[in-house]
Amino acid sequence: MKFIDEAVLEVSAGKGGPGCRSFRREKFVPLGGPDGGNGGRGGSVILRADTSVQTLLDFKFQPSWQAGNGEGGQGARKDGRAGEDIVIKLPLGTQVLKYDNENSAVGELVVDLDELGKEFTIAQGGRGGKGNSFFKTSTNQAPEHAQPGEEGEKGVYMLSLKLVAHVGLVGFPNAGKSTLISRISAARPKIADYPFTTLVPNLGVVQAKGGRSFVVADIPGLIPGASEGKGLGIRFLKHVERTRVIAHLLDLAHLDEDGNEADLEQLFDSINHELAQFSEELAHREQLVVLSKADAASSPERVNEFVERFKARGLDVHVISSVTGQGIPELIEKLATRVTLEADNAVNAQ
Ligand SMILES: Nc1nc2c(ncn2[C@@H]2O[C@H](COP(=O)(O)OP(=O)(O)OP(=O)(O)O)[C@@H](O)[C@H]2O)c(=O)[nH]1
Ligand SMILES: [Mg+2]
Repeated sequence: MKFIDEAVLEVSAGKGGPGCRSFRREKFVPLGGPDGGNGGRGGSVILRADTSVQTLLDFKFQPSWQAGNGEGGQGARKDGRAGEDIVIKLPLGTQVLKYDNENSAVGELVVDLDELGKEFTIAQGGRGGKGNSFFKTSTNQAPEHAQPGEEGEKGVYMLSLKLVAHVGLVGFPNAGKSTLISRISAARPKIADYPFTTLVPNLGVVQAKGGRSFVVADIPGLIPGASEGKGLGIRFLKHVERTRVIAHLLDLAHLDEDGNEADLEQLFDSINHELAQFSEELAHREQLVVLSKADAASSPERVNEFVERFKARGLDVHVISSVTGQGIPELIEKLATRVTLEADNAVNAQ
């Protein structure tokens, strides 16, 4: 399925039904009073974060959504039926922003659907009009007046999906990010021996010991200059913005443009520079350095050299191989601890 993370949404709630103007006409009841019923309320448009949708693709085909109108009131004090609400299912992590259609300008955040099941009424249905029976008073026994129904709310919004995950996998193309997520979760993204295999983000749920689980996001690879549009750019970084920890993958078998073994510390810094271009906040997110493809490293000395160099900078370093499984259980354990520790801290801070 095509992954789309931005779309325009146009909503209109239903109009309230008109109130009825009517007088009781019955045999043997000469001066029947007013008996016009109220109009039904218009249906509302409700948004809900739901697991059954992963992308905003549907909104490319159907940007416009309309709830039902309320029915008119009737004689004999019969109220009109309310219009039907509609519930629009959106992927978890969808942010709804104001949108100026004519100037293609995105405005303030209206709601962030950052929890499953979270609901928000984006357009309230119009109130039904009161029928003339409502206006009967001691001084006005026969009101002629009945109200029209109110218009429903309308609006144009920009939907922007920002995935919700605990851990973000970041790194140069081909570093082994997708291979890692497929090794530690049920996610099965495409894996291949060329850069930019991953074109859209993938999510995977990782089960750790003790019944703990966390969500990992694998995103397209980053290269130096990505913030200026090189490669696939940096727009996908929005999908790791909400993560608590970034696992920064560096391929131990990575060769530079001249075919020599790359200086992974330099590469690490240049990728972090791109993160900083995206947002200062993301650049300061906690990172775990993950040296990948240990099985393909030219020598154990090379592995140790980088472990020591990153450690000397006070960074947490892990050596893994998604092929042999080396270091994988330890990495899962470390990530699970980080993620749950963070959650505990958040609870304690309240
Ligand atoms: N030897 C070895 N090869 C690996 C390992 N992990 C991944 N690979 C290989 O490296 C290549 C790239 O792997 P991917 O997982 O597609 O890399 P990626 O980081 O997702 O790449 P992009 O999606 O292009 O950013 C594939 O040919 C994998 O089979 C590993 O631990 N050892
Ligand atoms: Mg990939």
